[in-house]
Formats: sequence, C-alpha cells, structure tokens
Amino acid sequence: MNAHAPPNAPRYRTLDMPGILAFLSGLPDLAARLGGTRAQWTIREVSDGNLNNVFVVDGPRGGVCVKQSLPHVRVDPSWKMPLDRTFFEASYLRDIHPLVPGLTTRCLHFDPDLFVLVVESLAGHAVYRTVLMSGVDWPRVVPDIATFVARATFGTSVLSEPFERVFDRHALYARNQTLQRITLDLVLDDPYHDHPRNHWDDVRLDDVVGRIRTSPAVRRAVDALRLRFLTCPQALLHGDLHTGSIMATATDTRVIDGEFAIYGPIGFDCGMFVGNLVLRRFADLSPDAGRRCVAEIARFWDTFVAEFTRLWAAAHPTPSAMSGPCAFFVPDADGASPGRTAFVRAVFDDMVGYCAMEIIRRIIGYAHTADFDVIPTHDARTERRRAALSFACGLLDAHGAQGDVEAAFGALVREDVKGF
Ligand code: SR1
Ligand code: MG
Repeated sequence: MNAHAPPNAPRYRTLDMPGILAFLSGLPDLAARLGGTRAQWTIREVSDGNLNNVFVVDGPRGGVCVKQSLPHVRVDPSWKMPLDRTFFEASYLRDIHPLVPGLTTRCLHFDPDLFVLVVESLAGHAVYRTVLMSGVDWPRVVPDIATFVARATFGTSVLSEPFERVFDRHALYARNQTLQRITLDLVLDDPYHDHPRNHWDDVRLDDVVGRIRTSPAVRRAVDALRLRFLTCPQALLHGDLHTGSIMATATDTRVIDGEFAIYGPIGFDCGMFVGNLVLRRFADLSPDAGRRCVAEIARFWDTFVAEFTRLWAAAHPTPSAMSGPCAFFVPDADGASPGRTAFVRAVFDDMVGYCAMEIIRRIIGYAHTADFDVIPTHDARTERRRAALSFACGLLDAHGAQGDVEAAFGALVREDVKGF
C-alpha cells in the first residue's frame, strides 16, 4: 500500500517519467504503437493546464500522450482534489469520438487504479490559444469547433437518442461533481462577489468590477445562467471549451481535455469558445481585430446552426417519420419548425450569456488566460482588460434582448474600445 495514495485509490501513485515508460512497456498494444524497445522511447512533459500531469512519449513507430490526475490541483498543491477527472475524460472521449472522429483524439487506454489516460499524440499540432497569440489564424478552426459542438451535443441529446440511453449517460456524468463545482464557483459565482480566489492587478479595473456586481440586470442574467447550468441538461458538454482545449494545425483541429464533461445547456460550450475569441479580440491591437472577431463569431454561429439543424432534419425528415426518439417539434406542413427555431434561439441566448461570464472570470476570477500577455505595457493591458470587462457587462445587461450575432457582438468592430 502506497502511503501517499488517497484512501479510495490504494494503488495510486504519481508516475514520474521512468514510471510512465515502465507503465507503457507493460501494455503490449501501446508498446507496439510506439515501436522499438523501451530504451528507444523518448518522453517529455507538456503539462499546460491547471489540473494534471501530461507527457508525450515518442517511439520509432509513433507517439502517445499520457495524462495522469494528481490528488491536487497541479498549479496549487494545497488545493486537494479527488482523482476521478481522467475517468470522466476517458468516458467523454469514448462517448463522443464516434460522433466527431476527426475532431478529437481517441482514448487508447484508461487505468482505473492509477487514473492514467492515454490518447493519440498530436504531433505537429499547437495549442490554439498560443497560435492566436502569435498573430496567426487558421480559418478552419472556428467552423471545425462549431461542427464539433453541433455533432457532439446533438448526438448525446434526446433529439437523437432514446431518453433511456441519454439518462443513463447523464447519471454517469452527474458524478463529475468536483469539476462541476469548480465551474459553478470559478466561472459562474466567484467573480460576482468578493472572494479570495478572485484577483486582478490594477485598481483601475475596480469601477467596472463594481458596475458588474451592482447592476440588477447583470445580477438577474447571472442568476438565470447559473440556474440553467444546473437545471438544463440538454446534451453532453465538453464543459471547458476554451482555446487552450483545442490543438490545431492549419488543416486539422482537435478538441482535447474533456475532463469537465457534464450534461448541461448546449450554449455553455458555444459561449465558452466564443468568449475566448472575444478575449483574443481585446488583446489584439491590430486595427481590424474587431471586424475579424465578429466575422469569426458569425461563422461559428452560422456553422453551428446549419449543422445542428441538418442533423435534426436528417433524424426526422418528414412529419410522418416522427416516431423516433425525438417526437418534438413536428415540422409544419410548409417545413417550418417554430419549436426548433425557439430551441436554437435559446442556445443563442445561452451562448451570449456564458460568453460574457467566461470573459469576466478570465480577467477577475481565479484562472486568468495568457491572451493579454502579448500587450507590451501594463497600462495598455489594463485598458484592454477594462474594455473587455465593460463589453461583457453590456452583454449581460442586455441579456436576452440581442437577437443575432450583429446585435450582440457588432460593437466589437469599433476600433476605440474604451467607450464600452
Ligand atoms: C482549478 S481549475 C481552474 C480552471 O482550469 C480549467 O482549465 C478550467 O478552465 C477551470 O475553470
Ligand atoms: Mg483543461
């Protein structure tokens, strides 16, 4: 028995690099995938997120990525945490890979004692946030993510599957409570009141933070979005779909890091992704950053809606075919479906709201992002963060009243963002 193992995981130990190589050499399929002998394998640590250890192992034939839960938050060992997050990530990959085979990685192995997950290695891919920060963009990524969200959510909802199957899966992910608690606290709650986890580095943000916290309209929107997150299990979500959860090349996009998987409102995944595009917009000092950002959001939303409604129509092509799992929103004789339109409109409202909450928590909450680090001076960084917070505050103030991308995000086109 390992003295450092958590009581409910007696065989757990945190693997160091030699330990990972030994672990892999004991798994014939993975060893064959790497090729050669253990002595020929190389290993490097690529841990980038806040929670886990991650390594890439390469052999003469191929590579794998190895992720292990720690009994604490990786970036804060005093924050203790159960180990089960890699179990939920493995489950998520197994559930969604058939729906989005080219847009995520395959789960190759999960060890329930060591909480080690092994997935395909993405050689040559870069973290999308890093790509954007370097001033590069690859036009394929945004529509690929829209397609990913549409397929992964539609395919795990009662719109495409018998409710019994959906409810069983929902029950499994309902156990992912540690990470759901993190999202609830860090994304949806802490930033809206004083909390020791919040932080920002300039008092010039205080007034806009005060505005966010005292606006009755913001409060109502935040309450409603928080409640929807807990009470609206529309589909299986990725749950943490920021630009650091995406690896890409110019021609290939993969969503990684599904450990926050949970049933919830589809607009949460959309909003988290779009919120990170908006954060990038405010950190980008080039003159047409706003125009490009609005165009990307429109492309995301249009692609998402087109794919989601295509899947829905394909599942139920005619009114007389409405006998499958989803006898909702039977199309009218003229093909129109007001019920479906209302469903998609609610996803849009959720996307706008969660986008705003993602922006706010990334600037004043616990887990900031690196986007603004590319701005050379402290004053300019503060000004851009202030503008981003003001914009997000405006999104929540008017939440539910913006009917389309232009109404919600059109103001991003203005070059002078100070006026938000
Ligand atoms: C303690 S975890 C903080 C954040 O890191 C993850 O990637 C999630 O975004 C979470 O909110
Ligand atoms: Mg992550």
